[in-house]
Amino acid sequence: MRLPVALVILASTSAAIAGPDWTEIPDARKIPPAQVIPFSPVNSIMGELIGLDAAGGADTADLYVVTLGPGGGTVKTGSGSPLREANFDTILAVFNMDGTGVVANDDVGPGDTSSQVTISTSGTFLVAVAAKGVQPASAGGIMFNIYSPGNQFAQVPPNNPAGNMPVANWSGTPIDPEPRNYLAHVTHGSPAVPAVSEVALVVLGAGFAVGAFMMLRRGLPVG
Ligand SMILES: [Ca+2]
Ligand SMILES: [Ca+2]
Ligand SMILES: [Ca+2]
Repeated sequence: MRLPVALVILASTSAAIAGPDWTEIPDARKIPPAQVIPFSPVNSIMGELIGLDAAGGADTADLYVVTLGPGGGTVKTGSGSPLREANFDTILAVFNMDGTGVVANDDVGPGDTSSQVTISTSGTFLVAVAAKGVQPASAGGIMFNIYSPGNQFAQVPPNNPAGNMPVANWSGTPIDPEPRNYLAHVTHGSPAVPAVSEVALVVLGAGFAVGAFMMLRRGLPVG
């Protein structure tokens, strides 16, 4: 079939743009002002949640300024990184530049405790890599219900009104001990839209066939 092939080619040509890599200049603060990554697009962010945070207290979160171009992008921790500690369970949280919430995630899915957040618009955002067990809070309280039942694998929107106020601190304690090293991958542009598969077209075709049969059947004497 020519149509699916054309769509696959289209998806491939709009694939992600890779950029250079950034290593945390210890330590990225856990509340603004965030560590600025002085180039765009950034392809990966390598850092650690160890010892003390530059903003005070334990280093339980690192906040970075990340710029995403047209179509936004996806940030994902862990997978495929030899630096990721096997026992280090991450969360990711994204904020607008004014510190208000955008989206947060605990686990990618069952059996994968790394994290993934997708932002669908271009812009400059604050991206936090944090240790599971802690979570961002504003003056209004907890900003995302990432630890609520049913939300473990969800990309969670901000709570209203707490999530719509600037991040001011992190509450909780990491469930995993140090060392906590991470590598976050940044993919730019819209996620590849799955091409209309041949299976879908076959199902669609079958649907038309059944419909046509039923219409034909209605026009015929029953029995
Ligand atoms: Ca750090
Ligand atoms: Ca930090
Ligand atoms: Ca997690």
